[in-house]
Amino acid sequence: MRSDTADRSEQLSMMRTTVHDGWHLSAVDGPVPDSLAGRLLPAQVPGSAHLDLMAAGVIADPYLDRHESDLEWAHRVDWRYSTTFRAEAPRPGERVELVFDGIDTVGIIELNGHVVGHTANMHRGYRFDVREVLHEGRNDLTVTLKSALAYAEEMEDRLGRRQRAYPHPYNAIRKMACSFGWDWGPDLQTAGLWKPVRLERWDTVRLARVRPLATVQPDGTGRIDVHLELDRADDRADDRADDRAYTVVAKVNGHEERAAVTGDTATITVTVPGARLWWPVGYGEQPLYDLTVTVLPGDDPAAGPADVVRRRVGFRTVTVDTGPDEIGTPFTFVVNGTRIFAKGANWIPDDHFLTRVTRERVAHRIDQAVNANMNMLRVWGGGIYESDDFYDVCDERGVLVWQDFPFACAFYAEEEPLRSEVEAEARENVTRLAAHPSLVLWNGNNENLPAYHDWGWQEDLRGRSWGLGYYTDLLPGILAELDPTRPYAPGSPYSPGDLPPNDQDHGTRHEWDVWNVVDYTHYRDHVPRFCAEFGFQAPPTWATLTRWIHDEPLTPASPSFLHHQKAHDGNRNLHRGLAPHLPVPADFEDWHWATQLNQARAVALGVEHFRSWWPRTAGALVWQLNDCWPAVSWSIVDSEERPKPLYYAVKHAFAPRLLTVQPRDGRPTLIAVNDLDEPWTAKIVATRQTFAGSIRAHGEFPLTVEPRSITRLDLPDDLLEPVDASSEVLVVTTADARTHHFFAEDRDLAYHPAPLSATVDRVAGGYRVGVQAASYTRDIVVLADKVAPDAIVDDMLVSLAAGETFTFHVHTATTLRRPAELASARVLRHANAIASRSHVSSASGTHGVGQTVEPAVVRSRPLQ
Ligand code: BMA
Repeated sequence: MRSDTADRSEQLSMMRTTVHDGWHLSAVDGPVPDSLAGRLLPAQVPGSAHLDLMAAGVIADPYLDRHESDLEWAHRVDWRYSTTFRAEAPRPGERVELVFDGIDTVGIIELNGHVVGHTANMHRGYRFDVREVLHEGRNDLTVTLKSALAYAEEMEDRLGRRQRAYPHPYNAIRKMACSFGWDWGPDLQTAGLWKPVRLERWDTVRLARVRPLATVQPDGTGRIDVHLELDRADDRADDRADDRAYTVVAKVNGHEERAAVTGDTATITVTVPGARLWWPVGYGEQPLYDLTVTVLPGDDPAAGPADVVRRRVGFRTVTVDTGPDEIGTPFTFVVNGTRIFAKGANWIPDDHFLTRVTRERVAHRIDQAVNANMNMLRVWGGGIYESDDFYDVCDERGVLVWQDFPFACAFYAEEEPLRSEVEAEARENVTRLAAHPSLVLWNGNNENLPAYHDWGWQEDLRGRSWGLGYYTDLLPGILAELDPTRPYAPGSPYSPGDLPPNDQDHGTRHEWDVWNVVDYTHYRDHVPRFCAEFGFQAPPTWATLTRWIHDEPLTPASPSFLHHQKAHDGNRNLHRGLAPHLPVPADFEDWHWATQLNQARAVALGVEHFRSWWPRTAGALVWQLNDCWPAVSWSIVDSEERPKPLYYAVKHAFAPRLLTVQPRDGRPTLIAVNDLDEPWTAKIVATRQTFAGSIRAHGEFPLTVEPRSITRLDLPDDLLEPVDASSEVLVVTTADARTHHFFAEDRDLAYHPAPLSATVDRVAGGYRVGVQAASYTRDIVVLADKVAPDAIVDDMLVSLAAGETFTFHVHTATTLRRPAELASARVLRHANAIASRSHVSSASGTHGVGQTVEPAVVRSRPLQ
């Protein structure tokens, strides 16, 4: 047991000591294997039972091959965490509380043999009064965690079965939904003390809740309303109410206000004249201000503070413009009065085992998003209310966060005990996250509204509740009371009134026909007001794939590979999506590259289409930024933090200045998108040229695009009418942007199959791969992780016209024995080679290398 030094140095009368040492884990009930029965294993707190079992060598890493399926027994086991700690007996009048910031999930907490509390919600913290049971000297603490699955099943029996997208009743328990498996994640039902545990001792008063709401007044003055709740020590110790006035001091950057608080609640307002505004990345800086709230213990001015709470705040305004217009209902974020095109991605838990997600890991992922020119992340509702680390980093980087309440792809009972749990968790998390300027939207749920309206699930309801009251009443009511400074959306997707929730002209939309049903060019069939989800699958990078999957031979249909493909019809959709564009290769490494390329092409086409419709379309959030285990998935970055080729495609498509060719009025039209505050004036040079380099048509035009706007340019016919569609390309460039337009699909293009010459040089920090194109070369990549697992390349998916050169920088700490491998055909790849290669099948559906996949999980999708 350790004292928190920060608190000590301030000589708070509040004593907080963590209880993270000496923990053990045992399996106490259920189908416990012999290897575990009767054993007491060392345990980590914060932590998770599976991680302890792995550390003790009792189970193999469940991410490896098919080990996940060996662990089904663990769904039905009851676990016990136990430790001992030393403490002094409570002094008269002292409060002693055992505080758990997070318990996963169904817990019975006992101290010295006395039950001090029960828990059933992973999304909450718990505080138990242990005055009566704390001993002088040794204390025995146990937390018994009942099988979450058994509890959820029992709850479902009690409340009535409700539809959900996956087999287990994740909707009958307040636990991260994807713990029970998802179409990109394993079914490993975690159990553990997943956040810090501590003992708190205090004897006058503590700051029970601090909720700072920052706003900006019309004259630019920053204003923080610090709403606070006090907990008084002798409130409950005897019947005498403590009616003393406590002094509470709120300080922001030298501006200080104090109040004498007699009741339990108070609001202290601090103003900061001339406060600097917090802006999203790409719009300005992210000044953050330290807020300190202190409660003084009483009359003795020499006594240290009784309790202190620190937050960082930022000053900005945020609204979502949903005022009806001539098209329908927009969904445009407005920050500090500036309308924003939201460029971003959906965020899932960054590791299925949440306690491994360090601040460093989170920061790296968010930096990757920022480097890919994103300004928004949506924290998806099948995961968690994200961590303080996540929000701190988003505050610092200027990443806007849209946070779903944790409800996803299911109907939820609105009866007890769920209702009170939902209310408690919402109140706690709205309070916890209130200070963060990055948080710009609360959203009621993920896809539960289309599940009701479009998925044919209503019939089974037979009049039972399904969660609507949470989204239209309970949650907005809590926000109106606790945080009226932020917009709220009832769901994603959402359209107002009686409209179908996924209506393209109103509110937010999820675009899933692409991937599930139709080719990716059909992204262009809809012009949504805000596309909150769209995506396409591909396998992870080679280094990640081959670290976790060891099939011999490794193919798209080999057992472990398929085990990591959780999507319903996943491989079939990969092949159906690939076939119209590129041949489906027979060789696995070629297949791996082709499917990654196709993912990149699909998503980039979606992003460019959505951006080309600004301001009618005001956001594009790719599904999904990250992975929680090594998976074939929609992710941009894989579970080992390696960027897939898609990462570079998204980075290009989200670039502040974008040239893109889009169909308008039946012909290819150049659209220039300027997402900067300065006008974009440039000279456009456009050529229609053969792959071999002969210029067939040439044009130069002036370009002017107003700040944060788009401009449309109609190109002359001679640039758009090829003599031979199979061997010509339109290349349009300015000094800082470039686009390429083709007159046929890759599979019908007569590319030169081996157009590159390359050199590899050792340079500080890695290698330089210089390439020169003898003929047009499309989508060149250096898959350097195949050679050195730590290698990161600065760019990929670069296309070169005949005669052009490019240099890739490969950052690696590895000294390669054969640097030339970086320029070998399996590493230095491009579309030309794949398009020119023979293929085994062009049909959709079953196929030589990947059979129709038995889905591990099944979900319904709205089909439109
Ligand atoms: C989206 C998400 C997830 C799912 C993904 C891919 O709708 O909300 O439920 O993982 O689709 O199918």
